[in-house]
Amino acid sequence: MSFTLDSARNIFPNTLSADAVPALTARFNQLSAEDQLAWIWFAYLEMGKSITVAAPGAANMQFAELTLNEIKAMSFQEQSQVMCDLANRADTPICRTYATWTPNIKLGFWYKLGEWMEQGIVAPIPEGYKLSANASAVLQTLRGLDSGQQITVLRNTVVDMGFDPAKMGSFKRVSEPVVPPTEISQRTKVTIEGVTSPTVLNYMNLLNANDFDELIKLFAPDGALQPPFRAPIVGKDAVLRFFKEECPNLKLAPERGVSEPAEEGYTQIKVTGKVQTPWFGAGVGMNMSWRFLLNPENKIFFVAIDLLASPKELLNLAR
Ligand code: 45D
Repeated sequence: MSFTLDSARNIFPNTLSADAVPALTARFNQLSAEDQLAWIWFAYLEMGKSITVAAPGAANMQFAELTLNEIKAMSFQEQSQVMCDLANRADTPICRTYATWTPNIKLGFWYKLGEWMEQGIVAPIPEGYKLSANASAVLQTLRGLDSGQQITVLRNTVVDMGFDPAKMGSFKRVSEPVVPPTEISQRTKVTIEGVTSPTVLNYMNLLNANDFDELIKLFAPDGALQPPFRAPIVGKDAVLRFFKEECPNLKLAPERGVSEPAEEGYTQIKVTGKVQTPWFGAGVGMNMSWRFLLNPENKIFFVAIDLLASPKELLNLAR
């Protein structure tokens, strides 16, 4: 029996991912649009006390600029309406534009709006706004998560806003220019206790160097990558596009792992360690695992990246 995408997804089934994130995201999505906006505002303010966005330059604002200027010119009431429309995933021109953006552009857009709300340029959350009991409970749960999980929830809320791209028919995706790879002399090399697989080490080093064209060569033609809480992305073209659109300037710091033969000449390798996003830099180290399934040619047939339930999971290398 050879591996299929579905069977590959089940390697290292003991891996405990942070279920609290999708659970909380689902509860968030039940809130009214007003509550959602206020909730994010309060969450963002509160998180800002312990962790701050490190790199406002993480996004290239020019792609959202037209929309931002349009919003800037509106009355407070119109601005509030736009923000509610985004939360409601309404069918409006701005919600459709938003849907064409990569997550990074969406984050940059809200980052700017947040700044403008603070400065009084964009309609603030009404003073004294009281969250519903439900929203308060959702906020309370967020407080109990580790910072890596908190920023993932926040990212989810932003990425899910706007008109549903699935309902848009064909459209042109808007993404930032691909970042150039780090110069060879400036590259770093990871070491992973217990893992010597050149494919896995190169994966980490090439991703850290933003060298996506070399990175994709490590994949089998029908290879797949499963990001945290998402369906697998299948095939080299789609995976390469994902790398270019969503993976620049990540910092992968794998720590340890285990490698063992699987059926039919395949190899399964689990690695755990930390990942930093350019948005929060060293301020937030997310506890992650990578579950690789290499084919007999040592190409990546499948890799799942999971956000771990707790730091304890960093030591869980059991099959
Ligand atoms: O609505 O090996 C206001 C892969 C209020 C690739 C606001 C990976 C109103 C392969 C405050 C204005 C990618 C899978 C909103 C590895 C309102 C691979 C604003 C993993 C919305 C390792 C809110 C990468 C704002 C990972 C500004 C795990 C919110 C990357 C900003 C994870 C939130 C990255 C930000 C994460 C969140 C980034 C900036 C979780 C960023 C999160």
